[in-house]
Amino acid sequence: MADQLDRRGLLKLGLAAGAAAGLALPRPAAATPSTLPERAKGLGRPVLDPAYGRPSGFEKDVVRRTWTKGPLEQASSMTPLADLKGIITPNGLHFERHHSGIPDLNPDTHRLVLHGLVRQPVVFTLDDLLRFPSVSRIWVMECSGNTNSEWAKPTRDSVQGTHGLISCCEWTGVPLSALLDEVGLLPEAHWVIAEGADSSAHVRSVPLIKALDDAIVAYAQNGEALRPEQGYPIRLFLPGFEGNMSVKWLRRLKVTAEPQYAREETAKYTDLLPGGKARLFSFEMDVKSVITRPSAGHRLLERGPREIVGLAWSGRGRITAVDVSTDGGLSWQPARLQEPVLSKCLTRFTLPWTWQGAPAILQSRAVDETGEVQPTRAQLVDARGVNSYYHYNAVQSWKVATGGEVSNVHV
Ligand SMILES: Nc1nc2c(c(=O)[nH]1)N[C@H]1C(S)=C(S)[C@@H](COP(=O)(O)O)O[C@H]1N2
Ligand SMILES: [Mo]
Repeated sequence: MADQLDRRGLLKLGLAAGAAAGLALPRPAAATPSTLPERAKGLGRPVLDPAYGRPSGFEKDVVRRTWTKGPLEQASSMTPLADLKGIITPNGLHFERHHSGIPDLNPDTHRLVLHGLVRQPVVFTLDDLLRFPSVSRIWVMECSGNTNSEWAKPTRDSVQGTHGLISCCEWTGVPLSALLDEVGLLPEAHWVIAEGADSSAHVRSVPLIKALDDAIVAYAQNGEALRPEQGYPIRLFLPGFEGNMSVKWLRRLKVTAEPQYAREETAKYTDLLPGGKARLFSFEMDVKSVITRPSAGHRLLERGPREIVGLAWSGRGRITAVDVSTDGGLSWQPARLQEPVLSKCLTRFTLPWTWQGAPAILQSRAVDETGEVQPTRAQLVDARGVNSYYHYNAVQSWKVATGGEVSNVHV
């Protein structure tokens, strides 16, 4: 009786044997288990080998990669988006962007100075920061240079190369508002200047309104201490803002009345518009999405049903919808959003698709809770011209050829 009920439940979900026939999988005559490899018959490796775990050797190609030319101390490395599942980026695969390499900081001697337009300046040790009430949030971080290769031509041959300057972790730290509360703000305070301890003396001006909203001084990612590449022992984390502002190896926060107009917010990280004016302080990352499977570099080996999967995000809040097109934008279908759907976080979307062997152009288009719709390439270029380097968020197109090869195209 219980069996029957279970079977009926399964049938309703479309998971029973009959329903699986839809995938047209090869069916052997008898269900024989595969033979064990010789090495699996003896003892396996013992515990603590290694004491800090790492992926199976068979996953050796799932690694960060760089497309940067020149010295690797001022390079970026990109997350292998096509091979990741869910929304969390494992720490060892978080993208990296350093302007002058990774400093080796000792948490026992590292200090954070908070001064400027405050009643009582403070020098915090890491232990001091750990005494404050902590928060943990799953947030995405995107470098505003992500996808900049696509302004001109579809040059990169993988989603790692086009969109891999984005990662999503659970970040833990102290709300910056708690630290500002501790030192006491003076009435003229409007900005917080953040400075890193690397030799580039990376500096960005943060509006006080953001500092008091959801900014944190983070000391952990995905449950463990920050990785050196991510700013060990502490970094600023500004959810939804361009990655450049989340200053790593944070050593100083100075409260001021005016922004600093530092190199990273004047010579760089501005967007030249067609009329000759430039956008300054383009903090928020616009709504964006990309199909990660299938994507450029893949080859579809089988015709028939499969799933299109991808990622969507917005620096302004939650994703409310993602539409997917398989005909280059002529028609669109709503994708399913996988739970959880969180604010300023990656959202995974899926759509069942049957590939019959005909050429196809796959696209995704995201909408966020402010109503902002991801633009087509033509709409983005229309609004911003082609002089910009940062903040490219247009719809991405992947072409599936008759032979199943997937490539990067502009339509
Ligand atoms: N101190 C410091 N902070 C920094 C940088 C840097 O070079 N030095 N790079 C910035 C840039 S451009 C980005 S996109 C993010 C990248 O963070 P990640 O390396 O943890 O991915 O850190 C930002 N914070
Ligand atoms: Mo960046």
